[in-house]
Amino acid sequence: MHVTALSGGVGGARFLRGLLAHIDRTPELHGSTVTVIGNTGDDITLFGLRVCPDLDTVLYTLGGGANEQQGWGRADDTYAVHGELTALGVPPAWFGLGDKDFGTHVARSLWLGQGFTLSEVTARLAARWGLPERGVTLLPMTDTPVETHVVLDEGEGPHAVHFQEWWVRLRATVPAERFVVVGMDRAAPAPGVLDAIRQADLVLLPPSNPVVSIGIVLGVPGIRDALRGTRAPVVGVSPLVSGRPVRGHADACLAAIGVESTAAAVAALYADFLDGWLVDDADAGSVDLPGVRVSARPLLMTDVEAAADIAGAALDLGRTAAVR
Ligand code: FO1
Repeated sequence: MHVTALSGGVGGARFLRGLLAHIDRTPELHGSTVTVIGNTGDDITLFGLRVCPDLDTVLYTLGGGANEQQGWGRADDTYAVHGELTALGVPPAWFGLGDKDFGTHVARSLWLGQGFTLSEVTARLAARWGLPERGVTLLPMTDTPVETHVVLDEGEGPHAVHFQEWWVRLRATVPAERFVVVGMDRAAPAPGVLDAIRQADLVLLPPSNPVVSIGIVLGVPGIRDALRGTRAPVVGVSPLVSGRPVRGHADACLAAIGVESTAAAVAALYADFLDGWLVDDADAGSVDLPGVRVSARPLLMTDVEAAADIAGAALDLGRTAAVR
């Protein structure tokens, strides 16, 4: 079975880990491939290095090297380099890059500087984390450098900050007026992205942030059309339970685009291509969207087994959802 999944953030990576666990424990799925289309709107250049948080979270989580408590960064990392940079007055102090994590960013920046594309660089990093042996391909949504910036309407009038500053330093507490993806006007889908959507047997939308993760991937020219046109069922997992994000600040992001924080409202954002929608039991019966088959079950990914069960339910929903 060829599965293609959009992904962003810690929730997306944890869902994908569950998907791989479900495939491993299901003999008839052995030999399946998973192509992940990763959000790159979170990318930021820090200390002269290119950092790709949503790609790295997938690499580390699927590769078994992620800091489990944080969900991002490396397990058992130290912060000597970042500490020294802060002592030297090199900003930002508020974005904690670990020493092992720096290895990823130095290698990526070196290879990008040598002219390799982000796709080529990501493939090298994925090999280091054993993803090809697991049948997993990680593609950036585009090879064009893009960055999500957040327009804040604070006292002295609107000004923009990088998404990471809004997300990490401000903890999304300052209302966002809108999101602007710098560079998206020049972006094209990375090689293999559109084919991965068109030729999939199933397309999955993990419980990633619908605005700043999934929403950004959908903004790459051609991707939304491919999702509308694919013969594969498209099944999503609600990132909200009873109106609250399971983690992160999806509610603040939805408010910024004038969308209510409900499983139904998020499904409506995907209505033009969605075939199936998995909601938590708390939201059962709350979604009524023409052409979308809805199923309810517990959606908290408390451990890998729970995530595997959710992934299995998404695959089941894909089998029964309207075939396009
Ligand atoms: N998130 C934080 O809340 N604080 C941090 O200091 C932080 C550092 C960091 C470093 C590398 C990396 O790949 C991710 C990091 N994140 C941090 C998480 C990051 O902001 C989010 O994972 C995504 O950008 C949004 O999903």
